[in-house]
Amino acid sequence: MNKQAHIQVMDQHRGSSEIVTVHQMAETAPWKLSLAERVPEVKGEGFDLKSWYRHWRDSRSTVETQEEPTHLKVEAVDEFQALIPWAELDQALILYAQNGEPLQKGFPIRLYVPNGSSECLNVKSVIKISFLYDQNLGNEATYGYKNAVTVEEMKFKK
Ligand SMILES: Nc1nc2c(c(=O)[nH]1)N[C@H]1C(S)=C(S)[C@@H](COP(=O)(O)O)O[C@H]1N2
Ligand SMILES: [Mo]
Repeated sequence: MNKQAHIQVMDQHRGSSEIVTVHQMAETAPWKLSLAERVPEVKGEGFDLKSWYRHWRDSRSTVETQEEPTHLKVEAVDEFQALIPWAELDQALILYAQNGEPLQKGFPIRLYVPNGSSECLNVKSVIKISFLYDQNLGNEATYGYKNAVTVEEMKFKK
């Protein structure tokens, strides 16, 4: 498997998108912590998502803004994805290494959402992160495979 440790980061508000490495993300994270501080059963090195976002935004903008996204969208290498309201992410963190090594499971990075509405939001192998600004996306987190068709829909398509 080709292990490209790159993640696309998109900010809808500024209309910008860029590619960062896991190393760059971790290096610039203002608040690093052990995963176990928030997810007791998981060992590894992580960083707090919201403080990383604020630092990333402020380092790329000349305009000072306090505006926060309404949602986070994460997309994984296997097309699993999650859309999560910002308010649900106060404890969210990114797992990026274990014992100083790249992740064996969940590479390149994994999102964890402690106190979130579902464990299914702990998306593995995240390769795209989008910060969205759209109240219409609602207050409920959603997750699943991109373009997944339900069994009912399949029947109709035959
Ligand atoms: N990339 C990816 N992440 C994923 C999933 C998936 O299918 N693909 N499944 C989710 C679901 S539904 C659950 S319950 C948890 C399971 O995490 P675990 O493998 O650590 O038990 O991962 C979540 N993250
Ligand atoms: Mo799940």
